Amino acid sequence: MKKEDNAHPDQEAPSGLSRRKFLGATAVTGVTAMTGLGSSVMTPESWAAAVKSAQQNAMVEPGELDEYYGFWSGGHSGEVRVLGIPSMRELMRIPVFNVDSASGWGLTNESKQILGDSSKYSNGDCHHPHVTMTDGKYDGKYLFINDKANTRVARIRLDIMKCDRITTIPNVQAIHGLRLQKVPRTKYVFCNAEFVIPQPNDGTDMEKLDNHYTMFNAVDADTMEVAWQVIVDGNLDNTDADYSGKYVASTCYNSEKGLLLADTMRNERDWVVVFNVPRIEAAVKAGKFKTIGDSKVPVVDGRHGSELTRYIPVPKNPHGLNTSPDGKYFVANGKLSPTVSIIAIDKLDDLFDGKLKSERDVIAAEPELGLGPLHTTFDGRGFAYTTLFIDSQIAKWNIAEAIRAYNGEKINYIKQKLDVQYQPGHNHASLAESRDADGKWLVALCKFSKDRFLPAGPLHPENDQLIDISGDEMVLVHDGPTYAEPHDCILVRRDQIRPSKIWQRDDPFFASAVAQAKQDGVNLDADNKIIRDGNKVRVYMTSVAPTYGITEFRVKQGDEVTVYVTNQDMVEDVSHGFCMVNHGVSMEISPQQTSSVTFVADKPGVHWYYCNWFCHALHMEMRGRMIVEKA
Ligand code: K7E
Ligand code: CUA
Ligand code: CA
Repeated sequence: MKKEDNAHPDQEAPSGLSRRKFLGATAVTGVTAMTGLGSSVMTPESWAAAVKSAQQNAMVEPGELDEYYGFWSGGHSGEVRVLGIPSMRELMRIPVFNVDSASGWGLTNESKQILGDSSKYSNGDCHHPHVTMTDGKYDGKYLFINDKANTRVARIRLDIMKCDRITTIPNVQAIHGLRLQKVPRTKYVFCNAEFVIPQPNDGTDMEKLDNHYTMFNAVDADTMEVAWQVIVDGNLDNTDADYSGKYVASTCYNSEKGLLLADTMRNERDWVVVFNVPRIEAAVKAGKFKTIGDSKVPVVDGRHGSELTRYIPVPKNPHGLNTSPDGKYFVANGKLSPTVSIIAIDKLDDLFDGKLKSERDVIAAEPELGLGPLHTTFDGRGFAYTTLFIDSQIAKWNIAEAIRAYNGEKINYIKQKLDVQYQPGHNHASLAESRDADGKWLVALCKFSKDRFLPAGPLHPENDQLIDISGDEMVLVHDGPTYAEPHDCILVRRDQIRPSKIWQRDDPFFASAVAQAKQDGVNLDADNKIIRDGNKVRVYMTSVAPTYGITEFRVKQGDEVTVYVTNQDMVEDVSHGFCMVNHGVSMEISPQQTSSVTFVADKPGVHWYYCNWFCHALHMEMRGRMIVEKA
């Protein structure tokens, strides 16, 4: 197939010269890769063989199951998406910070309870999905994700693939970088508040900048309470934890505390700030903290001179921060510098104990990789893969060789540069944030798709590209258009996730509904009953395909109606819905689940409700009527 025939005639690769046209059809899957450094051994024949083998690796026949789960952040769509890898098939969407018409997330009482005070917001901006770990390996229990838009952290239960807790982080604005403690287990969710604000931010003093700061936050993964906050100099971008449970590192691009763009680029070096978790815990325990405003969260001071932190200067406006799976290094990605800074974690004890002459003594190497390094991932075989935003490439490089080169040896540590389409932000290799990094697949999350897909209006999809990294050369095998806007993803082996296929009747997700029913003397598993309680009416009904247990109920205009539906079907996949026409009411009720929704019956007349989840040959007939009598 001649690929360029499909390209829009007006559009060319950003270099002006279309590499695809130049190199012909095979360029799409990789001849461009041969133009990378260090690929001199590849002949056209061996390259063709590598491409073929990569394509075979990526093949998942219809009906076959994938080897990996991929969890994608949905960016400012506010949701999380579940994909199968390597097929890149979208398996599920998990609404979190958004409102979802299908499942009723944001509409049902169960979801509103989880959203809590923040249910008034129907937007979110999530970037960093991370799966809980035990001993540095994914344990598949929870996934955590940030919300930059409304300063929240959410937890998703991976057994039911639903969000079960959301916490708003007090005293700060815009949670961006988020990572989990890896060892001995995920006790803390570490998250960075990006923007510097006055403290207290109550309008009393907004002019003098020396009372402006931001904080590094630790959320207790079990209780979802904020455990403590650490005041820092500068701002905070991305973060990652080590494999001892002791250190967490964050990038700062705004050491200048600049308010305008130009101000944030004034310093030649910003820094990586390293947090000493045991010292912070000890300070909190010893009562060496303050609180801010109404918040009870202990706040410790980690600014320059503190025993709790160290500031390591690194080149200009660093962005991504990634821990190598052997636990040896933090890698800070240069963004405005063509370099990444490799920090030797085994030197951090000395740094904290004042045994080093300079903070820079912990830098093991600072390899130059190309323009706009944003994020780095790892294959567990000693290679690192760094996205080059401006160059639109992934650079594959050898960590040990980069260190040798830093120490004076003449050695080319860059193994390959693969063109990606276009402008990658994160990249993520299979199991790369755990000790199990297996070097099979890499996803490059590209911010622009330009000419890669049929045009679908002025808003373009992003392009998440799947790359086989199991061989010596990276080979691109799949383009995946995605809606606004995955920043990051995480690839987890399928045996590490153990989803339920049916709800348990005692699931805490709908415990409030169960409690209310009990109080009303209703057996959710059998009864169809209407309880009047002043102007509150509770309608309890069962559902068994293709009928609701109640097909007609009467209320008075102005009544506040709560409908509880308990799906009695035991058959996997027979989900029902409940939609009250012209009331903005819709929800999912999967097998053995109870869901509830509350609305005001403000319109006298007859109102049909129906099942909106196709469940049976007689699904259209699964319906009933609410009769609202005039007040
Ligand atoms: Cu680089 Cu928010 Cu992780 Cu986007 S962040 S790219
Ligand atoms: Cu029940 Cu459709
Ligand atoms: Ca800066």
